[in-house]
Amino acid sequence: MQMFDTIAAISTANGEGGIGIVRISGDRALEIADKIFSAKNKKSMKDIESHSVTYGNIVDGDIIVDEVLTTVLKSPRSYTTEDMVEINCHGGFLVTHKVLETVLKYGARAAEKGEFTKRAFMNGRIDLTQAEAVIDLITAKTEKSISVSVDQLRGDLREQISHLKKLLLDVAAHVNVVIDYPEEGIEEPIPEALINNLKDVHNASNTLIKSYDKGKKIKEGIKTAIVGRPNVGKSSLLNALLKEERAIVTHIPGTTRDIIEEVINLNGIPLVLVDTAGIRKTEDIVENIGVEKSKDMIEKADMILFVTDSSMEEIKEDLEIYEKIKDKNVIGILNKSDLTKKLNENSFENIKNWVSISAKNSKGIVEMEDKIYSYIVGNEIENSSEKMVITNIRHKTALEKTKESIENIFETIESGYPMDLVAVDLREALDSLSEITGEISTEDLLDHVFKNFCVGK
Ligand SMILES: Nc1nc2c(ncn2[C@@H]2O[C@H](COP(=O)(O)OP(=O)(O)OP(=O)(O)O)[C@@H](O)[C@H]2O)c(=O)[nH]1
Ligand SMILES: [Mg+2]
Repeated sequence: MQMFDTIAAISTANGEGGIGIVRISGDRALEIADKIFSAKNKKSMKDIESHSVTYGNIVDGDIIVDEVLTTVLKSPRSYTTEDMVEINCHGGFLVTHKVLETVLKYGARAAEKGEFTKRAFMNGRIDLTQAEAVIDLITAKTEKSISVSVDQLRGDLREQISHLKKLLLDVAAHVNVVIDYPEEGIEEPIPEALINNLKDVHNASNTLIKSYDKGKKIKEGIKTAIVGRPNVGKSSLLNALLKEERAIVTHIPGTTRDIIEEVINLNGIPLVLVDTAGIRKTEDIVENIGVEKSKDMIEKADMILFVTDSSMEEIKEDLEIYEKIKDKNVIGILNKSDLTKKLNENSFENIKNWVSISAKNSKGIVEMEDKIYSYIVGNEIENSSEKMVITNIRHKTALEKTKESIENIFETIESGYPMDLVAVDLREALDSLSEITGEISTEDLLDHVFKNFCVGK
């Protein structure tokens, strides 16, 4: 195990709560805790059984800082695998900070973001994909993203990657023998079984790469743009879905100018709803920027809710917007169903899914949600039956490199080039896989992974 200094941080959320937890980790954790913790049973940390809870006071010399419970977690059975002490103190903002200050005063260093998890990684308890799953789990917005993160945290992706590495290592072993001991100067071809190894890795990488789109949607949500001409009720629709007055609604066309984003949980699928400025030609500089953003959002969105005012006949602006969106994933919304219908949705012939609502009166909202849900599931924008999905662009990039290296190998073999070339690409394929699990890592990469963590995790 590598040696690090001893770190400490508040691990509970900032603010007032019933309890606050200060964590200490490192080879001096017990020694520092002994200096500031006076146990009711008078025991010192090394005599206290691991994973047991002890009552006492945090003291700074003669001053009692707080009345606490401590848990000692002795190496290697802890989150970081180092000696750890967790202090459960009273949850006030000031109290927890006082306890932390005392810990720091007696020799610990304030932990950086994600440093506890980073140590779990550096000390080999988890790989990088599992560390990344920790942050995904903390920030998960729905049940589905929790379950994907839990799978990854359990090591499913780690196992899959090491399986692929093993397949490649078998090939590498053969190739190296062929290079080192060529039979009468002629290189023996790679046997069928090992060629199949390469094919397996290629296919598995490909499947994982393809799963990324799905994984990204599970993790980040399905970007759903609410699009239409001014005044049709886009912002009213957003508010109705959120069940709160989030966006400004007025009778004046051109009310919304900026992009408004909010997440809702639709039967376990996160929908990132994006309200946009009504699209029309305008001389107003600010509104025009908004219109450009709306057009941009049409390109970026996974799905579009095309909002129309059903109490009016379709006009030029509706049709112009339709031209921009007709080949995308679109659900047509006939808003203002409380008024007499004049719009003919057949003018928008590519759009097959329509739903009538009155955003203002919150009528038809449940039906609209059902429609959106079945559209998403039916169109496999999201499909829960997929076994393993990757949710991280870093993994996807590395798998693409792996796949490319293997394709190079096939080319080399086909053209009858020497095995040395195969060996180079094999090395690269293996390295790309090792980057995913963090067996090969740089300080930059680790900074990048852990910068999204909170302090104390
Ligand atoms: N009768 C009726 N009026 C509605 C309905 N939904 C919205 N409105 C009205 O239509 C007007 C425009 O609503 P908004 O939600 O601001 O429309 P918008 O599409 O966001 O408009 P911009 O932001 O200007 O593009 C407001 O006066 C709303 O009260 C509805 O279901 N029925
Ligand atoms: Mg609006």
